[in-house]
Amino acid sequence: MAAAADTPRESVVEVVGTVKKSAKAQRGVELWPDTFTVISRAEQPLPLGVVDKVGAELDTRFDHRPLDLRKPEVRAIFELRAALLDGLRAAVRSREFLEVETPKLLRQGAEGGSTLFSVNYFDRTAFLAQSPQLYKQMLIGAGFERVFEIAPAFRAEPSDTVRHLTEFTSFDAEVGYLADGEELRALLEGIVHDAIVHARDRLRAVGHPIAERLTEPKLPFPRITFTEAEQLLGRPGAGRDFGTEEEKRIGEIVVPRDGNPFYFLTEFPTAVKQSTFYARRMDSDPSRTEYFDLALEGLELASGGPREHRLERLLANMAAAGLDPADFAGYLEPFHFGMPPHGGWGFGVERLVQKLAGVPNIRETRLFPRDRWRLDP
Ligand code: AMO
Repeated sequence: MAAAADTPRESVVEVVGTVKKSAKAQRGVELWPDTFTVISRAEQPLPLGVVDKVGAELDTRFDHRPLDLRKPEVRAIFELRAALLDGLRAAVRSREFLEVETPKLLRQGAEGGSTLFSVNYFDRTAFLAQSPQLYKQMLIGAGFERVFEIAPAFRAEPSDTVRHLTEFTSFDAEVGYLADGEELRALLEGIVHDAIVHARDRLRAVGHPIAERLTEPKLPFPRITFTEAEQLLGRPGAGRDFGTEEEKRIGEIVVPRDGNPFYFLTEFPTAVKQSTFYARRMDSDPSRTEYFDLALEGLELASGGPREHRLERLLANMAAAGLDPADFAGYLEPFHFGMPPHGGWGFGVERLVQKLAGVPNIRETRLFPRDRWRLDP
């Protein structure tokens, strides 16, 4: 079959023939062809080897992403991702959360001005949503008791790190008639547990090798207060947020100590959450909030907590954050007309996939990643 020998790698071909048992063949069968037709001939040379063992630089791989995605080990990341997303949805649905979709073109941001992307919106400026924050709270005010959303979020992250993207998928949840932060943590750890078990079982059922990377998380996840974490770092009372290196260091200390790769950091100080105006300050100690992070081996996966549902205090928090309530009239309206205590979290899907797939760079967990430098393909 001379035509086959002349056909370059990666071409799409149609072969009609007979399948015969063979002791020599890797899969135990061979195809004896009668006809061989080239349907789409691959140009040579390939910009990126698909079956070669030699790895290409990340940039080259992303420049030629469709070819890169043909590699089974690259595709496996997306099979894992899909199984995890399926698991997250199943876990929240079984807890009676309603799936919602909120606008991504906004007049106001919620997570601070520095990471907002602006868009020309006819004769005005609009912003790409950094988070569904304001809308998920408004939906609680609208009478939905439990909502969730899995949708794109946009952050103008100028820094080049292996844990930040400019476009990521945020898994957000909001719970009405909330008792306290502990109720949220218990929900979140249960959901993470169930989603991973769901993904593992589903991938195992189809014999996917990546299933073996997934182990059942041990519940409950340890809770470590911000103050305790500061002591572990040897900087007690510094009262500023943890940097990337400090986050990693906390993981290096508490993961072996507590025997669990997952853990919560709780009671973030108000000073750290000043711009997070919607985070509820503790009634017993207003210098602390009830806010928490969920981390996996030194990487923040999620942050959340109870919200301030009392209008006067919310307005005071906005004033302290330098925000003008007039810019947030739509958000504030339900707070005037009966708002239950509520709270929720935002969870970065790529960060979970990054950790569970064991890839060093978060960009590898998106089909077509976006960062400061990349808008193509
Ligand atoms: P926060 O800003 O901490 O909280 O974001 C929540 C989670 O989203 C993920 N994340 C990112 N992932 C990749 N690239 C980025 N640039 C990026 N930025 C954030 C992280 C992070 O833990 N409104 C609040 C949530 C809430 O209170 O409900 C918020 O957005 O995994």
